[in-house]
Amino acid sequence: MYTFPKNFVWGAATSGPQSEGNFKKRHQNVFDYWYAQDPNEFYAGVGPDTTSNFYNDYESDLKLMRQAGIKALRTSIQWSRLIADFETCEVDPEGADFYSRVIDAMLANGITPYINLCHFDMPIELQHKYGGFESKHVTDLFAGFAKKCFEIYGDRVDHWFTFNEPKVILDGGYLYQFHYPLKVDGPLAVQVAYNLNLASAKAIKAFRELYGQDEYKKIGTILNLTPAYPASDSPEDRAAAEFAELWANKMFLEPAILGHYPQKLVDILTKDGVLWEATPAEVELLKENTIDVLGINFYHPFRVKAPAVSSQSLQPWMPDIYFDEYEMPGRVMNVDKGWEIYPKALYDIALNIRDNYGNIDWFVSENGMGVSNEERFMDQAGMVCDDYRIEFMQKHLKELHKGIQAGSNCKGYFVWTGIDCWSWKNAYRNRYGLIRDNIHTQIKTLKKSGHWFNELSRQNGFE
Ligand code: BGP
Repeated sequence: MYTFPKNFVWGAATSGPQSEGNFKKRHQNVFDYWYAQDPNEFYAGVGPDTTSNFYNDYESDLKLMRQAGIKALRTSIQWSRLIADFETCEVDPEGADFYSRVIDAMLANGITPYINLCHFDMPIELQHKYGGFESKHVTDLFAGFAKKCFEIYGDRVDHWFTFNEPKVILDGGYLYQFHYPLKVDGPLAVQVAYNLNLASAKAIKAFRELYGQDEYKKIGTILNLTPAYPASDSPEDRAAAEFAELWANKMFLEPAILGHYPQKLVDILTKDGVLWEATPAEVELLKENTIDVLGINFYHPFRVKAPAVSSQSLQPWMPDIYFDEYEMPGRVMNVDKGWEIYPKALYDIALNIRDNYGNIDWFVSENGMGVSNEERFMDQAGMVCDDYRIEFMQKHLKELHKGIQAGSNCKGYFVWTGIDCWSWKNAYRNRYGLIRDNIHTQIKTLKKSGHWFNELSRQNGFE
């Protein structure tokens, strides 16, 4: 039996833009806008307008989640729904009321709210007017929005997060063109990363001004950690992995927990002439406003080797001058999603946090398996028999359990996701839910994994 510590939190994660649908929304975010401009860019032309209809179904959705043993739900407040005027932070009454009702319904169902403030969903107006997080002014606006959320919902919400996967904002929007604004600009990506760290620290400052060191109110951030493993022991491959680790993980992890960037990354970016612009006051702000708790999204490792191109050949600067991705022979793949399955990386993460980051409190804020066409696994009663998902979770939980036994302070496991939801460019192709959503009828039913998760949560472990 793998038993987890007392009070371990069994939860699920989703986000506002992926679950709510655009009903009665005052503003568009970058995804709403991009989809309206170019639906063909999206899988099967399915956009974020309806999703799994959480806006209308939240009461019954939360009841179903409860049946699946979900005791905490991480979702996000959409800036573009809550705020009417981004400069003054005047709220939209309908948006404010919606989130208030959702939080009340979570509490009524015994589901603890974990609220995140940005899940890639920059309001399009701020993207077009200021370049989104390219601009430091927007970091102030974000802190104002965060403060407003704390003020309105802080009486009922104890667990807050500034960002989900800030790294994806760079990768998608500024390097590899899979999210709006679809730019390819390495130096700008470096500045955006810095501004994201700054925005997070400013929001944390607003939080501390309201709550001080209140032992019940916690704030953190959510990072997708992808441990970088070298293809071989050669010095070149090891150097590639060292840079990949700095760029993919430590660039956000160290400012969030330690209050500063890793010096090695500063040195490399300085040598390359692409260091971000920072003021001494900002350096202080980052130092003073570190997180209480870390959410870690884990899906896959990062396998790297020395780059084939020489560092001079990529102009303008891109981080790829330091590493290439490597397809390890024999690796286990989730073929539908194209991600390697390597649960041991979760153990490595647990020990890394224990040994190098003061053993800070953390939790798995996302982990899950995306599979297409799950109808093929339905039994006669119409239940999706997703044994592959149960096995996926078990393998990861065994590694996590080992990490906790070794002393790592992991406080919970949040599966991605409770109910099948819309995903950025995948739309509904890869489903992750413990609960199936028939997107034509909006009828939602527990999958086999939902029943399994309920037992897991009830027993606080599994055999
Ligand atoms: C994470 C995001 C989620 C979710 C998940 C699954 O990176 O935080 O929002 O989408 O990945 O990935 P995808 O939906 O691309 O299959």
